Amino acid sequence: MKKQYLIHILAVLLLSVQTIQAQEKRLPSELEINLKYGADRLGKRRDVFMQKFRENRLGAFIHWGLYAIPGGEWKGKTYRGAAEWLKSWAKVPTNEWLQLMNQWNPEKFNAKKWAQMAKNAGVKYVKITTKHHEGFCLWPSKYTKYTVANTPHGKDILGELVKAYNDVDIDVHFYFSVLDWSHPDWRYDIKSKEDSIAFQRFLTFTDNQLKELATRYPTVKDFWFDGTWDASIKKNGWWTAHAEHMLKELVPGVTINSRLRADDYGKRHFDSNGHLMGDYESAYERRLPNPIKDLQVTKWDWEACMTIPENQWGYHKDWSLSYIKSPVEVLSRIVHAVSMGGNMVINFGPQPDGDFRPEEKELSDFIGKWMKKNGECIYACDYAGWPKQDWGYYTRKENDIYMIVFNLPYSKQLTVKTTKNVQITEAALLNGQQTKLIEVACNEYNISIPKTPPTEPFVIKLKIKTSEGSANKYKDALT
Ligand code: JFZ
Repeated sequence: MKKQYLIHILAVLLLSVQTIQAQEKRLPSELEINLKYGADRLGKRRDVFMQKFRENRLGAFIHWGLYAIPGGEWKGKTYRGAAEWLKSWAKVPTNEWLQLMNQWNPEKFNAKKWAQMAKNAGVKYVKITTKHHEGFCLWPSKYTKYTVANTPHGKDILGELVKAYNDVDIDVHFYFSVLDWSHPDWRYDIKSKEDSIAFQRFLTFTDNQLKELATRYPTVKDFWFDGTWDASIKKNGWWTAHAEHMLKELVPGVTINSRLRADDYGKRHFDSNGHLMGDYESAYERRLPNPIKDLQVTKWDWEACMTIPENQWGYHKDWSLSYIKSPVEVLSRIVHAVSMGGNMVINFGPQPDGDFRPEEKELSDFIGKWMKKNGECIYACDYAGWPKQDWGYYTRKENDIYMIVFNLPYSKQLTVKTTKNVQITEAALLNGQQTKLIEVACNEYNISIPKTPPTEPFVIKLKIKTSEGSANKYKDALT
C-alpha cells in the first residue's frame, strides 16, 4: 500500500516534470502566430554582403529633388517644416509642383566632385533619393513622365552618381519612396473596390520602377524604402514581402530596410511575433537608442540617419530657422551609433545648382579629417559589451577596445569597467600619446590622460587579455 502510494507520487512528479519540460520546449512556437508575410529569418544575416553593409558603418544620405528649387519658400512665404515636404505645407497642386521640372538645370552638378567629397568625408556608402514623395525620378524612368529626362538638364543624374561613387569604391544605396504624390493611382487607404483596383495598378507601377532600378543599376547594394506608413500599404503586407523577395532575386546580396515591411496584420518593422522584418532596423531617424536602457538593439543590425539642422532633409534656403548641429555633435552621434552596433548616415541636401552649401562642405571636411586619424574605431567596429561611462563611448574590433572620449572629467582620470575575466594590458592614444593605466579594483581601471590631450574628441586604444577561470585576486567586501 505504502509502496504503491510512493510510486503514484513519483509517477505524478515525473509526469509533471515532463509536461513542464515539454511546455518549455513548445512555448515559443505555440505562442507564435502563423504569418505568411512575417520575418523571413530570425537573427542577423551572416553573409558577406550584410557583413559589408555592417562594416561600412558610416554613410551619407543625399536628398535631392525638385524641392531643392524652392528651398522651403513658396510664393514669398517661408515654411519652417522639412523642405522636401513643401508641396504639402504650402498645399501646392500636383500639376503646379511638377512644373518645377522646367527649372531643373543644375549647372554645377559634377558627379565626380560629389564622389570625391564623399570619399574625403570617409563615408563608405551613399544613400540617394531615387524618388521622394513628390514623384520626380532622378533616373529616366520609362514608367512616368516626371523624370530628369524631361527637364532642361536632361541627364541621368542617378546613373552618373552610381558610376562616380563606384569608381571611388563607395557603395550606392537607393532610397525609394513608395508613396508618390504625382501618381493618380496612389491611395492613402483602400475604402472601395475602385481604390483597390487603382492601388493594385499602383503596385504594378512600383514593381516596374523597382525592377527598372535593379536592372539599370545592378551595382546597387541596398534599397531603403520610405513612404510605407499609410493604411493602403498596411492592408497590402503581401506586397511588401513580395517587393523584398523580388529585389533579392534581381540583385544578389542586396540589403533591404525594415521600413518597407508590413505583415499579415499590418504590423510594421517587427512582425506580430516580434521578429524584425527586412535585414536591418531603420526606425532610428533623427534619434538614437539609449546606451544604457536600449541594449536590445545590439541583437539586430540597424542603421540610423540624421539631419544637420533639426529636421531638413532637402535643401532649405534658410538654415537660421533651425538649430544646427555642431561638427562635434554630429561626430558624437556617429560614435554613439557604432558603440551600439549600428550604422550612421549623415544627410546632405544639395542646392538646386548642383553644388553643396558651405556648411555641409565644412562639416564633411571635419568628419573626413577626424576619420582619417581615428577611423579604425569606427569601420568594422561593434558594440563592446562594457558598461557605458560618462566620458564617452566604447567600440570594439575583436580584442581591441576603443574609448572615444568626448567629455573630459576634471580629474583627467577615465574610469573603465571591464567584464569578468578581462584584463587590460595596454592603453595608448591613437595619436601615440601614452597614458597611465592603474587597476583600482576587480574589473575596474583608471586611465590617466596626457597633460595636454588633443583639443578634439580623441581615441584611446586598449589591448585586452581574457583569462578564463583565473583566480580572483580581489575579495568581495563582507557587509
Ligand atoms: C521620411 C520622409 O518623409 C522624410 O522626408 C525623409 O526622407 C526621411 C528620411 O524619411 O520621414 C520619416 C520617416 C519615418 C520616420 C520619421 C520620418 N520614423 O519612422 O520615425
